[in-house]
Amino acid sequence: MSTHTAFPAEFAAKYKAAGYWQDKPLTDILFDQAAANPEQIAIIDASQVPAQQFSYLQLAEQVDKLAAFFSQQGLQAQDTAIVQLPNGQLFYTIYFALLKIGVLPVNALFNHNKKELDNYLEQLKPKLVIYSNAHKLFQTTEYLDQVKQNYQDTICFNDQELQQYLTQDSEFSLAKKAVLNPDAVAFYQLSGGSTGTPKLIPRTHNDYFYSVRQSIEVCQWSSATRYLLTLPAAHNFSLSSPGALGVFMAGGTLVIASDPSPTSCFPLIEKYQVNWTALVPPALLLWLDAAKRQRNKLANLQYIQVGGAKLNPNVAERVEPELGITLQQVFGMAEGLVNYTRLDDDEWTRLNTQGKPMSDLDEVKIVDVNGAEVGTGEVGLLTTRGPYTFRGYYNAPSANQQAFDQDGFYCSGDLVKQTASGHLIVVGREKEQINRGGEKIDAQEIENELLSHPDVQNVALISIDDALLGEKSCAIIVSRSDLLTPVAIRKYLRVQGVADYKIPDQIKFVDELPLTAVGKIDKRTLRLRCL
Ligand code: AMP
Ligand code: DBH
Repeated sequence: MSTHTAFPAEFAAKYKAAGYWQDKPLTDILFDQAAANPEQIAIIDASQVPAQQFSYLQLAEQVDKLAAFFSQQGLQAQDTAIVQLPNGQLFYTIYFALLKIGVLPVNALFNHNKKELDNYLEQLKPKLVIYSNAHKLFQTTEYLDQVKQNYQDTICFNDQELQQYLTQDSEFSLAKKAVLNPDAVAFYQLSGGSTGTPKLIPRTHNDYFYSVRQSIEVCQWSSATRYLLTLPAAHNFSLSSPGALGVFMAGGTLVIASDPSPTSCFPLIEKYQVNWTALVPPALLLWLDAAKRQRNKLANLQYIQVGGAKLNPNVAERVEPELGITLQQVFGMAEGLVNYTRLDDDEWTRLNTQGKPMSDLDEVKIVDVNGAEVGTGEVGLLTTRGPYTFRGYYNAPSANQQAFDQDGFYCSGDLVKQTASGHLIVVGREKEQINRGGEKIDAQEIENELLSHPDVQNVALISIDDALLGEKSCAIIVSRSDLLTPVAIRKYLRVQGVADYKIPDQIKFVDELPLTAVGKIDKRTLRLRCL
């Protein structure tokens, strides 16, 4: 059985004929730049104290050295890896090193915990795990020992070991570059999920390379681009829209902040003349607040991208007057389709829409519940197909049946309407997901977890409005015991190893849950009751 669904041949041929797929491996992003502009600064890693700089040549040398090391350890093309690292230069060195020898990584988010890692381990059975002792899960050896016990062929390294190896002055011979098939999967991206089980998104060299190339075209990036990384490095937004890979492709400079707070970011923007950055809406609110006192520090910043969750138009309206920076809205998904407002869009469009598809070969169909297309300006479900939208989750035939229509359009679960100019406005979502300030929570996943508690008879996880995060989660529980408390519920989830951001913000107990006519839990009614 094939573990992933490839692009159909006629579509691959079309994308190649258009010159959109150029049959280049993702590693060329870095190595082309190292050849053309070796001395240019690729990364200023200000997550380290003191900050560390790497030229394109230095970065490429580190990648080669690490690729050689991984090869010596017996890693080979088509092996898989799970990597979980905090933001920093090492994330990119490892990413390119693995790609160079044809190993397929999945980059777990740093705030993922035991539950998530267990799932990725189970799905991929990787040859390699790279972890960080800075993560609470790895502060004792308990979890690592368990991984080593359960996966005896898996090699495990922590970030410090690899960093130390890179700083040693050792000789190495270049790793044999894997012959990379550009149509093949390069790595797995993570889905926010909505069906109860985390799913992996295969991204090919050709499709991802194109998404980065088209992104830098839309954003007009060049070697003068100095982009501040504030979001998790593994996030599709900050990796490819245009993100860090966009910086490398354009030959610009990536400045890495340790977190998105104004306290960390504003001094870096000033010191390193940062001119672009990307934020999720809650971080933008903090920036707007801090700029009341420190706007002068942002003088170099020209564009600020906001995406990952819906930006309230009232907040959008404040960006340009209060920060003196042009806003770009970005509505994307790790599965593919990315929409950008264009730099020269009129003000209404920049403030009120989430952008339009970046490629003229993106096909967008907005449909009603029966799959019929709705008219311009009418709300419907966003479905899409195109040169960088995946064709199937890894090893998930039944989920794939649900997620795609018969023509291969991916059903995103977002409710949108399209303006006459082709821009999309996100008005809600149909999928069972909570978007907690850009962090996606699969409602079913947490409901299943809660149902495994002996005292929980039934549960619904719903979103509630929140001034800072946009949405928070609320678990509504029918309990079998009068003694069950919110504290006990939270503790239970923590012990299960659920990531902190997925722990319900609110917990309420009820005698019974309302049902719809077909007997499903009526979340709409529950949401109204929680207002
Ligand atoms: P993920 O599956 O984790 O990659 O998350 C993608 C989802 O995030 C989209 O399908 C949307 O629901 C949501 N999203 C991303 N960007 C925006 C945005 N600018 N406005 C509203 N929702 C967004
Ligand atoms: O939320 C996302 O997943 C997202 C947002 C903006 C994304 O994947 C992207 C841009 O590429």
